[in-house]
Amino acid sequence: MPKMEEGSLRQPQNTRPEWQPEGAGSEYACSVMPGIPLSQDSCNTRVLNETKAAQRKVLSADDYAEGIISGDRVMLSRAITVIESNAPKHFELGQEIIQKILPRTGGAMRIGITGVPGAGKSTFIEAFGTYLADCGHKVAVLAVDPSSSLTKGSILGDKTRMENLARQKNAFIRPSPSGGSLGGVTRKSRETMLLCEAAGYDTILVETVGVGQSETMVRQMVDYFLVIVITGAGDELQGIKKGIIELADSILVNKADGDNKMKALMARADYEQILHYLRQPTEGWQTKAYTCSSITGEGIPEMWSVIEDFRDNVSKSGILIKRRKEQTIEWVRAMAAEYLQNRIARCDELTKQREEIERRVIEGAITPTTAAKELTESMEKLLFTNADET
Ligand SMILES: Nc1nc2c(ncn2[C@@H]2O[C@H](COP(=O)(O)OP(=O)(O)OP(=O)(O)O)[C@@H](O)[C@H]2O)c(=O)[nH]1
Ligand SMILES: [Mg+2]
Repeated sequence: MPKMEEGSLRQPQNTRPEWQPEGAGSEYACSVMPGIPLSQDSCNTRVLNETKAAQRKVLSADDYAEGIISGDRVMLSRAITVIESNAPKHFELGQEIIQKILPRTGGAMRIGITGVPGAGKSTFIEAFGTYLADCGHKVAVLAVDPSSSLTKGSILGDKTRMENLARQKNAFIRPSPSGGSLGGVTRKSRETMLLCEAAGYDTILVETVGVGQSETMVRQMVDYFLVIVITGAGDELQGIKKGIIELADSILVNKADGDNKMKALMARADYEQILHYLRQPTEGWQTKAYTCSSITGEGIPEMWSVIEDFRDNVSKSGILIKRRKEQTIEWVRAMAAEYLQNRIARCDELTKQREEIERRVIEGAITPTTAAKELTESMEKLLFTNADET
């Protein structure tokens, strides 16, 4: 790994992605892992040159929106960069772009893919995405990885596993905006998804690692959630949280090839058993287990058939529309709650009062309930009465 500049979040020059403007600072959340040739991100050198030329011009929200809607990949990449930026001026521009493209969104099948590290998510996406692109679909691959604040954008390392897909003209692969709060990552990922839809991508694949909270967050932004599992030694549920299985619209036992094929079929039967006892996440849809090999391609077309069935089913029943509405409302509420939390955290006066109240409750001078009441009153007074000063 190249050395980081001391005391600075800024990445070394050779880890700057080519879609990031020249001279950009730490407000950009992405970086390229060393060893990934730049040309892998764009289709070819022509696109790279166009990127550089386009970067010199300051674009308006209309320019971005028109470019995206016409299917211009460079404009799409640049708009995502705006969305991922932590700079306030980019935030406003980003929202303006989203507002303009909003009527063109919602047309894609949104698919979330999770699984423990090493389960084969990226390899599956490579095989599955290539299959879909060959069938004429336009596929966008996004990754959500809130845990990778140290490496900043770990899926870029994965692009070596998505070489075929990265070369497809019908495919667009974008690394995760990492670092920052889960809420920040959620917003960036959701808005990136909307941009991809406006650019005409009809299938969005969102990869997330099945640890922490990211799988719940991705479940909240997709229509269909696929949990990839592998056969383990002995206990097939090894390393898999029951909670994750309960989010799944399908379970896919990957690596069903060679010597492992029989074990994978047995694991599938085990999961089928378990699924009878678990809550199903989608009304009117029975979660089932399947097998596939992302290396041989066996089971990949069948997986797409299952997803098509799902889409038909939830579209007809109205569950899809209901789910998306609920997800949007939930998202707005979560963003508002996070906004409030941030304001509370930034208010020095409130921090002082909170510490004082906490000290008194620890000493037994006041009850926890009184403390909570006092703290709430302080918040209301400081945040809502003097709203402009906080
Ligand atoms: N035999 C076999 N190996 C596979 C298959 N799918 C993935 N692998 C291998 O499993 C390893 C992990 O695959 P990845 O696709 O990187 O797994 P991942 O789930 O994306 O891992 P993280 O991104 O680290 O969470 C790689 O060495 C793959 O070659 C498969 O279907 N069969
Ligand atoms: Mg991966």
